[in-house]
Amino acid sequence: MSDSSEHTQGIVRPAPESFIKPDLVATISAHGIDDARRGLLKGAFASALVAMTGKAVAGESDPNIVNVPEWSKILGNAVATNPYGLPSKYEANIIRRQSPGLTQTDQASVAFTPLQSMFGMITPSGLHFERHHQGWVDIDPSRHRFMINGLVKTPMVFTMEELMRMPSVSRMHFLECGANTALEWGNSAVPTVQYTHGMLSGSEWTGVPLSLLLERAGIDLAKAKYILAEGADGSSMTRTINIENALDDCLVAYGQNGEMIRPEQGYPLRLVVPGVQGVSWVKWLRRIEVGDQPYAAKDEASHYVDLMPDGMQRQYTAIQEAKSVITSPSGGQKLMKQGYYCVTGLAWSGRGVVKKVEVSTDGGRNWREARIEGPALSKMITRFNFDWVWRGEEALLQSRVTDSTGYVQPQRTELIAVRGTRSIYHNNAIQTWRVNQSGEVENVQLG
Ligand SMILES: Nc1nc2c(c(=O)[nH]1)N[C@H]1C(S)=C(S)[C@@H](COP(=O)(O)O)O[C@H]1N2
Ligand SMILES: [Mo]
Repeated sequence: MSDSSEHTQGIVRPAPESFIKPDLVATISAHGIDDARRGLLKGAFASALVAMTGKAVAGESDPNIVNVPEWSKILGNAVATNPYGLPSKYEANIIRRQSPGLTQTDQASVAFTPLQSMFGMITPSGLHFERHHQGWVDIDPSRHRFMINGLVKTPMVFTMEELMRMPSVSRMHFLECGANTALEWGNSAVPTVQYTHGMLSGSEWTGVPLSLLLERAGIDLAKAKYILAEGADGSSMTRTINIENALDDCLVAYGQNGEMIRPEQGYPLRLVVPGVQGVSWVKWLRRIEVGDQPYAAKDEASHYVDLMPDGMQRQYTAIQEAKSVITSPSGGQKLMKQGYYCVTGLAWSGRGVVKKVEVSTDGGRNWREARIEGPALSKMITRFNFDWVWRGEEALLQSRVTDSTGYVQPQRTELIAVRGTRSIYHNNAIQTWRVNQSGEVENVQLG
């Protein structure tokens, strides 16, 4: 790498506007380039990078000397101007979005996480996707109660204060709705990764292990086979959960990313069921009943079932199988220049840890391993990065994850061979983004 680029302060990051396709607010950032400068890139990548940075630097004057901007000449804002901090006004497009026309009311609806603009593995709480069956509520924590009953020696009722005085743990886990990618079974229906995969978020959750609470209540381990979790909102959200899951790593959680859970995410209390589909993560959690058989609640008898090719409905699919997606470049974005791109994305598995992610730029004919940007935590989204030089050819970008059980994410044709195309839930097929010769990126399905 040449001296001039080595000694330039920072990376010249193209103005975000130059990457925005007006109808679909999507940006390609130049992140990953710092890694490249530290010598992680070799050969073609390094020279592509030098070309890119060198050119950009040559066209710029040092803004601190030649063209002093107004912000360098004023007294800035006072501390605590925003007592609760907000993103820059220049980031106003990075928001949760509803897929137009997807639902008939805004209360029984979804708002998707803008995955195309996220870095790392944590979803900021304000961008966590939302899925409510009957709107969200902001519950007075002093009036909220949590009850444990059923097959226990001593049914118990807890206040928030009592729960928050108990031993707590903090764990990072993904939350994915079972209906994530639901629209893509038959054809490529929606344009951006926000809508194809944005019912996925990752947070640090803090709370009391459910096993501890069940132990306190004196759970009858000889008889207990299932629990029922019940929410305090108007939706009567009730879910059956296996006792193995319940006693393993479930949390009765009040914390999210270091503060109290947001109202949209179930304030003041929600169930965290690592690796299991979102609907079981009951929000505004008010009761857990211990039982000896599945409860067949409304949302598990007629909804959240998988229609198989033979016409039978598969019930109680719980675990979110391994899945991955390239988040940038992704549908609706445009590559404005040829040269180096840090292809980036997310991989996750409801059964454990992401072991390997491979990327193909030719629709699955050839694969190369991506860099896992650790830590790779169990049942948590994991970031991957992949070096790519785009020379203006048409490309078909795919990612494929292998998890710690050895399971490999299926191609769409492989998944459909088993599942058919009439399902709604549990679509973990490999996603394809086509880059055309003008650099436009589009959601496509192969075969
Ligand atoms: N009480 C209650 N819990 C609920 C729901 C709900 O509507 N009411 N929606 C469920 C569904 S379908 C999903 S995918 C997740 C979404 O959680 P989030 O809104 O925090 O992303 O919460 C689940 N828990
Ligand atoms: Mo869901």
